[in-house]
Amino acid sequence: MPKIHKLLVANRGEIALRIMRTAREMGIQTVAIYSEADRNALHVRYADESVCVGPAPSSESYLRADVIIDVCNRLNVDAIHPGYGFLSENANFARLVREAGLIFIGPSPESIEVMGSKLAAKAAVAHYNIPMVPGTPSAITDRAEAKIISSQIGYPILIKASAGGGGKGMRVVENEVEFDEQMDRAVSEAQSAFGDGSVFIEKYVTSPRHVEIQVLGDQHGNIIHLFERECSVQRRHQKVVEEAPSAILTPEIRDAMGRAAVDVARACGYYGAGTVEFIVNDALDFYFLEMNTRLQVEHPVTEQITGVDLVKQMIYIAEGKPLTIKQEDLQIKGHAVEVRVYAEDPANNFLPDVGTLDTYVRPQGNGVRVDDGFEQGMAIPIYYDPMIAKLITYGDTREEAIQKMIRAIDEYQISGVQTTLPFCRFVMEHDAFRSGHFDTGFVSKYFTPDKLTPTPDVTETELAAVLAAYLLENTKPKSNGSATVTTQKSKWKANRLG
Ligand code: MV4
Repeated sequence: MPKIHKLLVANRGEIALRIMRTAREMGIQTVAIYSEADRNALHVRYADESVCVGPAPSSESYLRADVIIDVCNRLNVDAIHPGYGFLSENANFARLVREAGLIFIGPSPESIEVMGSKLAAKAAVAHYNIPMVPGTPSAITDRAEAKIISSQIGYPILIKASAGGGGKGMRVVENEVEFDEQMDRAVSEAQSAFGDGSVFIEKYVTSPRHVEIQVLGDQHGNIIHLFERECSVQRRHQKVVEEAPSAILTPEIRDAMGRAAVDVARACGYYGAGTVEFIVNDALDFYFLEMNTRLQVEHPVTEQITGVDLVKQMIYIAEGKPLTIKQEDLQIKGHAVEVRVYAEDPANNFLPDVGTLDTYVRPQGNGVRVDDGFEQGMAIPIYYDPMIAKLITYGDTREEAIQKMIRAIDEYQISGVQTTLPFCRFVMEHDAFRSGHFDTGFVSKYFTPDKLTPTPDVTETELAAVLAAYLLENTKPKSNGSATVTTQKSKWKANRLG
């Protein structure tokens, strides 16, 4: 069995650090790659060795498969972990890695390819009795026939691009009158975005919840699931809050979804870590949508409730070890919530607000995990995803995890850029979220910028007064007998403004 001694992480930011931490715990040497924009990044400093692979744009650095494989050969690297995004779901890259005699820490190129096509994925699982939304099983070639099927299914229907994913290339058709126009648009969008104009039709499930199942498969045919993550709180297909377990699943439905997810993985001979995505309607009927063949951003909530280090499992699997975790050994313990902290201004239509982290103080304490890749004083590069951190809290119950999240958000001190923290706080406080009764329409239904807890719009004079008072209080001699009361709130506020 091949043993991995040296691992290159073909990624940046929080996920590169996250992967290298586990590698280090396992006694594996780490190699970072970086672009010219990331010279001072934490993942570069953390790695045992690091190599600049090109200029800032991803296409000239983090996406340069040839350069990355070349680095591996030069540095005697055994394996590549692709993280998420970038080359992680690129079947050709996985193939090139394999052909270079290296280990790709992820599924086979064939699995990536099948699941990268929605239609191929549907075809692959066809014999496994997986619940799927009523629709066309193959690409639409005959419009008249497609219209007949659509009226049989019943409007509204969705036209989806086979090569699409994450909400890209979808069109809702409310009635037959709109059909041709939307079909034209869908096909031309799919053609220009993915170079593949194949589309198919599904019944449109209104107000669905997004529930996904984490799976792990080894190279010997063993596949297990690690329960679900609820990811319904999202904005324009960008997840904002994720949690595990879901507040609405019963043990029976969880079990059925878990078994369906394992079957989906089995259908494509899956090994590695993967995520099977379902939509769930208000009657708790669930339907398979697609499978993501990578480690996902929100994997930590699963780690918190199962105690399994998913990256460690991915490495063992890549080495060819059989899974040692049995399905019956796994149980959900406690509840975990994750919020994504973006350098975006929630008061201004979530406009990216890149800049320098003038103040950056992480929350700490029991049940708080921060996965990030920045330190105070660092600039957030404009070239990549503006996610600053993932803030994860863990408690015995959902309520406890939420209360911890509110506490942690209030402790987090970031200045220099606007962040989505106030928006995340709004979600945590919202009755619909707290009750567990929400769907993918949560943000558009409930959020407007005026719902953000007003951070006082302080003028410079007021700010000076607050600071003066703060400094006076804190530089007073302690022994004058009279107690000085500084409230926690005012302390944090002074910090935040400074
Ligand atoms: C759907 C759907 C309703 N009906 N399919 C969006 C992302 C992609 N993975 C699938 N998506 C959807 N597919 C049918 N037949 C609604 C969505 C959808 C959605 C799904 C998960 C999370 C957020 C979403 C937001 C809008 C639409």
